[in-house]
Amino acid sequence: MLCKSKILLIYTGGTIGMRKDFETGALKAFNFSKLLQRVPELKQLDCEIETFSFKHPIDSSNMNPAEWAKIATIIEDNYTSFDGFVVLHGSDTMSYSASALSFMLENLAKPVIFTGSQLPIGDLRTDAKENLITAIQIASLRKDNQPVIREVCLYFEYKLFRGNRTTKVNAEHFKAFKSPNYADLVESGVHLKLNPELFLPLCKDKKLKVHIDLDTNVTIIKMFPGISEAVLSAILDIPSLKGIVLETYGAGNATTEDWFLNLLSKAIASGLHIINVTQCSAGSVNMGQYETSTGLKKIGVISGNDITTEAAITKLMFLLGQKTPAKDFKTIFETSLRGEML
Ligand code: ASN
Repeated sequence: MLCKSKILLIYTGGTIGMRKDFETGALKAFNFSKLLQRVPELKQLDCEIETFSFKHPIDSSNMNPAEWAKIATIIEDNYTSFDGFVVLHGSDTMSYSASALSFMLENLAKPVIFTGSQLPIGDLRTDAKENLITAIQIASLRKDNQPVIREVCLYFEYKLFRGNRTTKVNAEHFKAFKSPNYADLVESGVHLKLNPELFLPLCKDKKLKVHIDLDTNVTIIKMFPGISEAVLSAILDIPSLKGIVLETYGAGNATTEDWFLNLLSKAIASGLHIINVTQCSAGSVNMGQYETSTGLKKIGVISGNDITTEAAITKLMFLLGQKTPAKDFKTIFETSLRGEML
């Protein structure tokens, strides 16, 4: 007999479960049981749903590595009892969380689908119901009694994306996310259109390994014409700093001024990891294509290739947390670990 998929719904907060505060008029996270009462449709789904709520649901602007560790641990503790996981999360930092969790959950063989909404679930025009219902339906998909999706994804406005390929692009539209360098895994219309050739291959016979140690001695620097030596050297002088995601122009280009390359070169020589990602919304870094990136390549800057900033900063925290040896760091960073880069 085929049994129904069992899905664990993890509520962390976000607009999906928010209500207006009477005094201030601002949106605030509220009680989860009320949230489920708002979606009686969930009972019609052909799966068993259990729920787990954060004791104090948060706006995702308050997300951090400790909260990611909580999500990872909930999944680890319930891994064998459920066929899939749907994480309800605020949209503001959802791409960071989906990226972080993709690295933290090694050998994942079940779906972990992040979703949320732009309007609270109690709002008449809410986008929450479709996002929630379809995310659960996709998490329940099985073929030959095995989950169809076996990676960390993000579902929003009719599309399932690989989580670590996404970025939030709109604060108002229901279509709030994009996956600029990787096609959609599933499109939802009258039918669910699956693109299985894009799914991550199954990690067969490998046990789930959960890594909760992330190192936050990192930062993101966005290049802009006029960036000063004083600002850059002040950042590079931070004693605890171990890694930087450098958002460069176009295909990985930056100023060729001596002070700039000298500062970066000294920092790399003293053990700092510098990752080159493009500040363009799509495309990839190709150091050496222009003269304005050959210097970066020569001094040992790491190529982020076509990775998003969200995936780059969380991968950096993850590899530092793993105590990745300095001599292997560049090679490992430049290798795709969870389908986050080419
Ligand atoms: N501020 C909210 C959050 O990220 C935004 C949302 O969920 N749409 O928690």
